[in-house]
Amino acid sequence: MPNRSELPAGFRWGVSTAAYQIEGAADEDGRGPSVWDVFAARPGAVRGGHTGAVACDHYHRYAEDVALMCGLGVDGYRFSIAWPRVQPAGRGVANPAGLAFYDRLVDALLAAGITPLPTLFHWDLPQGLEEGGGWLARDTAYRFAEYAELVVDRLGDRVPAWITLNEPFVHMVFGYALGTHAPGRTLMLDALPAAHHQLLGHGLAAAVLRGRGHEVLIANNLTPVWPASPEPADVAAAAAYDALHNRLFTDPLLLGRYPDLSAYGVGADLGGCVRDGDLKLIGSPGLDGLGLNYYNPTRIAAPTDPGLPFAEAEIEGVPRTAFGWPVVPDGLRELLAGLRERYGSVLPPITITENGCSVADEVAADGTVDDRPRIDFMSGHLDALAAAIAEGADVRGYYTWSLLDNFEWAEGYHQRFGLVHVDFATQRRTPKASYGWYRDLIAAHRAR
Ligand code: IFM
Repeated sequence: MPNRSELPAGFRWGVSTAAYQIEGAADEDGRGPSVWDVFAARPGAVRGGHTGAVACDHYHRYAEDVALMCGLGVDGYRFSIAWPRVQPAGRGVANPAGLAFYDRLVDALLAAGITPLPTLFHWDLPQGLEEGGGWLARDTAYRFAEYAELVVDRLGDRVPAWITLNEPFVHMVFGYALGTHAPGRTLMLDALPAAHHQLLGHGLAAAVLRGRGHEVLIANNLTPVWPASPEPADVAAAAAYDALHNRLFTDPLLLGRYPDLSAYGVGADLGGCVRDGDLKLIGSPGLDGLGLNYYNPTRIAAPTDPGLPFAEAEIEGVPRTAFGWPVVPDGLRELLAGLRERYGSVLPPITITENGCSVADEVAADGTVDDRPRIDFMSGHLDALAAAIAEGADVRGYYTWSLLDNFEWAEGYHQRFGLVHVDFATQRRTPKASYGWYRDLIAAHRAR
């Protein structure tokens, strides 16, 4: 069985973060409020009442963070651009001070030999757009393309490739269907327009980016779906869940159509929000790469609640992260094999844009952070990736989530995903054992 030491030459190594999770400086240099500022201020919305107002203070400490990346020896850095810094109300002229921050960041990365890989939207919608319906409103897709144009006009001379959206599935489900993330709507299946309008925004922005000669990716959170048993009811429930989690956000991009959502009582027009020509816009000009965020498989059983055609079942007998997520490295190989089988020749090259785990890390008296579970997690997943590539998967790189411990959405600062420990009281950064392990792995790969 091939392992991580056999990953191909030219394979790219990176780390990932997102604006609201690390930047802080929420009120500085003309940044407008985002849906996450408003949501986090709601009593009870985020564990411990935490907010991203300061986060890792990356806005002021980016040079130190770029130096940490440089120490790792990564090829690339995936970060996100905060739309409310660029357009404080989500429309109109650009805020020069907001764009200037990303200018400085991109220049610092390039000076360190690190390729910037920005994501244009990682959930921090300007609150001004939320007040017009957020992603439930078709107009938001057009505003997104305008924002993309402002950003590419400013940074495009130094940034070769862009990720349009991060995890539109998670944003739709937690933000619009269940309300556990911003903007906190609880619309259940009426949240589906938020799926279509995000994808439409992707298509419109992709046309702008490709029109200027850039490469375009999207970062989807995908999961292998396991039926709880071979019983037909469990198998049908698993297919229904797969359609929602995986196919809804990948079929239109690669096949030009939505999957069968009849198990949800929903037709091909997603409840009426899909207009003539939309699917063409979403599927063309095509993706240069598919970003894949992988954390765990999902086990699905027949429904217990009449509202949905599936129920989530426990995965037993596997280790768990501090968050309680099951650790199944081979799920990554399985997922990649399934994508090849499903999409065949229309599947673009893949980059793992996120993979990582939360660990209850603490700085020991001697100043070290021993995060062995993270090293085990990453090594297991990189071995699975090497196996997938040996089977024929075209995977070009691996960006671990995350460089720094950061604001983990509804969990606040309670889940630590970083290679670098952050003391949120002092902002002191302490590289963990996994940081040294990843650095050595990258160096050994290059030296081969
Ligand atoms: O922190 C998140 C990230 O913002 C999106 N993908 C999953 C990570 C861990 O939950």
